[in-house]
Amino acid sequence: MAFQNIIVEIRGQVGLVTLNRPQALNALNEALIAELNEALSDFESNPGIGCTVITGAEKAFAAGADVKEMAQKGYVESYLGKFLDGWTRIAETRKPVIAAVSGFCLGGGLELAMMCDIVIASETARFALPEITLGIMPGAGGTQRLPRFIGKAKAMDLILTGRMMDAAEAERCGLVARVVRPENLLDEAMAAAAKVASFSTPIVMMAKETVNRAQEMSLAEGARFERRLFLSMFATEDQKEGMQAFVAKRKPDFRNR
Ligand code: DAK
Repeated sequence: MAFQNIIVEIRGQVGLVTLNRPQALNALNEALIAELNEALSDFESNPGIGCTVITGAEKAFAAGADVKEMAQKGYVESYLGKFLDGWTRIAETRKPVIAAVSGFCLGGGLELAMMCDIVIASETARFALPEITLGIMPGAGGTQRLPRFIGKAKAMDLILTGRMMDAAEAERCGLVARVVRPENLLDEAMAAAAKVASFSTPIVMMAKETVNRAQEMSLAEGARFERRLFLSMFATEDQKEGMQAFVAKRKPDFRNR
């Protein structure tokens, strides 16, 4: 399918999606979300791809969901329609996704970034959940994910005031994994993604799944889940290969088996 709102590339073992509605600061309309879902599903089913990067433009990763599209929506239409569906699918991606964020990362843009597994930010990145200024609150997981990233105190501050946070503050409070110089953003994100993709895909997927369980389970349940998946790894060829390669002092050749 030809995409209108995103640019999709494959570079080595990494899938790259560039959000591409510059005229609207990459506001996330329904068409864009549908295209993003399709691209992520394609990458998910492509055995040659081990990791995805989602990026935007220098001025904006994404300035939120498309307010112009949302403005006239009614309750029943939204309830009966597919308003929520596409966003949920993104959070269910099983292979790792890295967000490379420059400029405005607001509202649904920040919610999208928080659905990714690693957020790498340019020094120019600005984060906010400004929904409150529009007479709504975050609706794509923001009220739930932000406190898990940065704690209740700061999440309340951001959600109730709608204020913007710069990249340094975002790194300090654990919203982003790394802050890099603007000119290095995509290279750093692609290098991190290539590194992830060089490992055994099923093992990487299990590691992602297990870390995500930490958000949802008690420590004891999570540790039991970890133990079960950890032990299952000893049934894979890649575990044998990884450890034999270490002993033989050579590079492992993971086959995703
Ligand atoms: N939606 C639509 N258009 C937008 C937009 C947005 N979120 N953000 C910017 N634009 C458009 C502007 O309208 C403008 O278009 P024209 O007027 O040229 O036609 C163009 O992008 C350039 O923007 P500005 O002229 O405003 O640029 P500035 O540099 O002056 O300001 C800004 C940049 C980012 C500070 C400003 O554009 C701004 O405040 N934008 C809105 C930010 C915002 O409020 N974002 C939160 C939106 S609410 C859900 C899923 C998601 C959501 C909810 C539910 N479900 C699954 C149920 C999410 C909700 C939201 O994100």
